[in-house]
Amino acid sequence: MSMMSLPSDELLHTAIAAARAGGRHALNNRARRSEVLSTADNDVKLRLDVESQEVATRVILTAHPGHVILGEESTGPVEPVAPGQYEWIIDPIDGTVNFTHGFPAWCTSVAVRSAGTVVAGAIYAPVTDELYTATVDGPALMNNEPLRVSTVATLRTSLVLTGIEKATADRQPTLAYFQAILSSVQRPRIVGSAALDLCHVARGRADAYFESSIYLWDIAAAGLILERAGGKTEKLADYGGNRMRYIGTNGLIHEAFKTLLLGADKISR
Ligand code: LIP
Repeated sequence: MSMMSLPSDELLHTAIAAARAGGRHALNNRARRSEVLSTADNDVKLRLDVESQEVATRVILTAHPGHVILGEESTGPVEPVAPGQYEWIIDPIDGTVNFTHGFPAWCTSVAVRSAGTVVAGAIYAPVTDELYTATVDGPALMNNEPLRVSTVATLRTSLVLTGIEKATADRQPTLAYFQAILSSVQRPRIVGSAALDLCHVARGRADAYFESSIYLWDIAAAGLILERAGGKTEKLADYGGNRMRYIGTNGLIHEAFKTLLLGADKISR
């Protein structure tokens, strides 16, 4: 079904409402964080992951009936997206493992894309009540204050956020990347939420982010927020199935960071 093009502000309004609703549902029901649906390979899937996605989806489809939903918790075949159709990308709880432990670094991420381009995105971190937003033609904001990346210009003076592959069998290459990062930057940190990591880079509190294996729903909204805050993002590899190797930086250290990772990539093979 082809659709009329909608203003990015209108889409952002819905993304914000959906991210807030999904995030609040998880926060308000945190006493039920031990209701596990499945566990695998150092990973956990909660009933609240599924419920929060349903809550966010209801908000989106009430405002925009007929739009396509792609979420971390989506089951079954994903509908093909027709030209001109909007696709909403939801991560109901990015940082589920943190959430299960009561560690505050988790958030709800909602992005909307059209013709392959993310046009609006909202990330809500309920514990700290922080709302990060951007549109493709507007500024990046945190609770309505403009975001700007750092001016750190060397790897040696950079704070770098990264993550470790969930599947234990795939950890060797990730550790080779970690080793390279550790030996070249001021300090690496692992927080456990890619969406928040990218927002920290957008906010200038960190200078780069990298994960060797991350999903579209983790980075869709946050990637746009970082770009609109003056940073740069890049998919370094596409594994299919919405999984990729991805970096986001303040722009100034982008090429140096990428060169470092490409060198580590050779070591890890
Ligand atoms: C996490 C991702 C997060 C990433 C972490 C970890 P969880 O999984 O969602 O974005 O940075 O490395 O993989 O805790 O949400 O299952």
